[in-house]
Amino acid sequence: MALVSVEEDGAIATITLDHPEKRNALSEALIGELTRAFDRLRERAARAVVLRARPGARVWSAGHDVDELPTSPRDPLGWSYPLRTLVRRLQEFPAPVIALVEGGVWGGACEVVFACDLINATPDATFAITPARLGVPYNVTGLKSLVAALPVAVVKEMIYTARPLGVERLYQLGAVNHIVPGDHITAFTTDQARTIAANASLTIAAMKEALRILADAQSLAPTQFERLQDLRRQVGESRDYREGLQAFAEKRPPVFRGD
Ligand code: LCV
Repeated sequence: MALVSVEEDGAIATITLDHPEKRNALSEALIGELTRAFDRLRERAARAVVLRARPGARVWSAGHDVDELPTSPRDPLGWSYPLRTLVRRLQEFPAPVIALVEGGVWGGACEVVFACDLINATPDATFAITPARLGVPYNVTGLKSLVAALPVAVVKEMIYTARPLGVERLYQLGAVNHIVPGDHITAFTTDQARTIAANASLTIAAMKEALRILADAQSLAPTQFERLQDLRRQVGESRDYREGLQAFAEKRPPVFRGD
């Protein structure tokens, strides 16, 4: 069963997350289909890609497939893991990717949306950053993409509370490009994609990569990097992380003890 569907209309493509039974959880299988779709669209020189869930979705994506989060001391969000690979694929895709967001965006799915170039969302859209809900040692590039998109006080609120934030708040902060009613957002986004596809693709590709290089241009002393990694190792090896996963599996609130 395909977990993702792809429609092409000339130089524009629409990729739809299509696993509503599991709320489009970002499983290795779904991410695999997504990355292959982007690779194919790169070969076909697509000039704009819309990434969405089924029209009217209550949940855009429930984030990382929690059932696939490793419980061993392995880093659950390692550089070569599917979700990180997908985020880089989006950032490195030579044409603009427009996230068309309806419903709830959870956890790692927020990073996927923020890795897109533009975000159009319906008024019901919400965004939740959830590592503290599961006891997960969040990854450094994920944190960096959040503070690049939002004021650090808002990132702290989202991480510490793990509560969904309404799209209006993110729009006011400039993290979301447009809020568009559900009955118009597809036409609105298609029009945007057509405008982009009619512009100079080489210029757009070069500017997209230049903006990424400039955004990444941040020095980090090796000792700082090692401290960041050690902080994550401590969390990843904690009982709280295992409790977070266990509680999710048992569909009960987690009881975190701080160790
Ligand atoms: C596996 C799922 C999931 C799911 N994985 O429907 O950012 S980090 O660090 O936290 C990162 C590690 C991360 O992204 O972690 C995941 C963060 N995501 C969440 O915490 C959201 C978890 N899901 C939910 O809270 C609910 O499913 C929402 C509110 C998204 C939708 O609620 P709703 O009542 O509509 P269900 O909860 O009944 O989910 C339907 C089915 O999808 C599974 C869930 O276990 C259920 O499976 P069964 O039908 O087999 O019971 N599911 C949902 N999310 N992230 N599986």
